[in-house]
Amino acid sequence: MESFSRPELFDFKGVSMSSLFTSNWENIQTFQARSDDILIATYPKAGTTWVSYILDLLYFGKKNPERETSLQIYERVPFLELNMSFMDSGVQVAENLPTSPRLIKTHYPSQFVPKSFWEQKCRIIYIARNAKDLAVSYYHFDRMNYAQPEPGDWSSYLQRFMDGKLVCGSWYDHVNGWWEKKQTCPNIHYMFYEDLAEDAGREFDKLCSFLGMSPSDEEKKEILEGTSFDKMKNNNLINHSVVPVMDFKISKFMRKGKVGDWKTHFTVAQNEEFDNHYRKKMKNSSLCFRTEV
Ligand code: PPS
Repeated sequence: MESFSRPELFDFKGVSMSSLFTSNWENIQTFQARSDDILIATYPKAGTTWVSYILDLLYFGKKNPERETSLQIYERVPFLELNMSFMDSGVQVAENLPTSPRLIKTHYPSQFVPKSFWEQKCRIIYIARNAKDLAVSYYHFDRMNYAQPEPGDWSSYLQRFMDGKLVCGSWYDHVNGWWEKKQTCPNIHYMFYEDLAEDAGREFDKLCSFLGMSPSDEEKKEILEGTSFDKMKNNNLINHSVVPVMDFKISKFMRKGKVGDWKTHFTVAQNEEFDNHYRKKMKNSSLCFRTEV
């Protein structure tokens, strides 16, 4: 792991990216989505794995139980743009998925999503998480994940978050870009990490109604139990503990799973500066985030 050198951040079509997410660009852009594909889209650290696992259990938990005991979550739900030398690209894994529907994950801003997803009118689930908790989660992730650019210290990291100089660019542009897209695109279900944390059952029902699924009460109970933070943290097929570029001695992938953890990281001065900057960046947005529940 120590021999793996961290990638650089660079501007890619106006968005900060690392080569891991751009080097397979042509194959990503020509990816052939199918009309029943379901795309799970997020800015990093917004709850991708949580919703991926909910959908995985919803579609395949009963139908294909061996999948639940044999495949890592990133094999079940491939990460479309990821391209690392020591494993199949996200596109290859997605193309080889035997399932129907195929569940596919992306962290791309909406303008980078391959056109076939729009042409095929695929259902898209976007998950947004409040900026403060997300910045904290992303910071710890970048510390432990050698496939991400060097994070530096917390205060410089927070500044870069505000400047949009992290992999996948500006959080503000990402959440707003997808929110705008949702206004004209009925096949996008836009959800919030905080709502899921507050009442997973309610959000699960909304998700099922969007997807046209009607699981039994018993299935719903099982899925919600299986996707609780503690269950996921202890599930070695979900918690990413075997990913070679992640150093769990530094931080865990399933770290805290809380709304409001930002309070243990932001100083009073950082919080004030952040709030001022946030107000300016979001002044034209109708999006409303909660930083506590
Ligand atoms: S990634 O790398 O972008 O795919 O990460 P992602 O899965 O989007 O986000 C990881 C954060 O989500 C938290 N998480 C959960 N919170 C509550 N309940 C459940 N079940 C759950 N599953 C994942 C995970 O702990 C990361 O947040 P932090 O704040 O770092 O703990």
